[in-house]
Amino acid sequence: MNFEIIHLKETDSTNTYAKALLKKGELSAPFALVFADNQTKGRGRLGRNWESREGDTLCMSLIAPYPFKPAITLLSALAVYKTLTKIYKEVKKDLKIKWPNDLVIGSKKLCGILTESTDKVAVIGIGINLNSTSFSDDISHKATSLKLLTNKDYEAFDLAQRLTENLVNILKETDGTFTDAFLKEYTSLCINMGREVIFSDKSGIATGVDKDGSLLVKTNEGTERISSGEVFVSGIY
Ligand code: BTX
Repeated sequence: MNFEIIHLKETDSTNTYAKALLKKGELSAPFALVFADNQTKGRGRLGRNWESREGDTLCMSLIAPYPFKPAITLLSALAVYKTLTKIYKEVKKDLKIKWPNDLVIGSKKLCGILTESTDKVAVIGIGINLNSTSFSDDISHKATSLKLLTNKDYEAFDLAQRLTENLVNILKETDGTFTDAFLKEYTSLCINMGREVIFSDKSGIATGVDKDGSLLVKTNEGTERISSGEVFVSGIY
């Protein structure tokens, strides 16, 4: 393995734990996987909550030696896609990426990614619904799991290690920026493309993704580049 592994029984948030580890400076490798069997206070973007249950949800964070680069989150989504579709070929026809950080099946969310960066290090938090068959009322209309798709059971720790291996390789190969090939692949899987999207108080048609990871949207006023914030896709949660 080309990374250190920290396997926790339980923590509030693997991202919070990873950031505390970085502060202490006790890591022995530039890449480290922080994995938790159970996460009690998972975080999403913009202060939102990430729901998980022991045995049902993969909760992990990868510590990686890169300063803030927007493409890292998108490359991570691609690494999740590549790992899941390589190991579980039957999910390939249903799995898509929703810009920038979600993996979706149909109109529902399977995986979320929260990247938090310092000027030197990125903490890439990944949550994947594996074996969940129900969710809280708040998200039951918009969440799904691999088990709901395939009726099979999944093992989180093994998957986390394989995903980390792929993600570390992609980050090393690209240095955390988009190559033409990865950009092409991301765009071909991105469910936003060609659909109406709503952002801030505007709407338009998503036409592409830029090399820096921005979403390109054609509006009445011209093409806008969206680099952050919430983008709603018509027909999807
Ligand atoms: P996000 O802000 O894009 O999505 C969060 C939103 O997704 C929530 O407000 C809720 O509506 C919905 N949601 C919450 N839990 C789930 C779920 N299990 N399945 C589907 N939808 C859900 C996405 O943020 C980033 C999530 C990263 C989670 C990982 S887990 C390991 C690491 N540690 C940590 O604290 N966060 C990351």
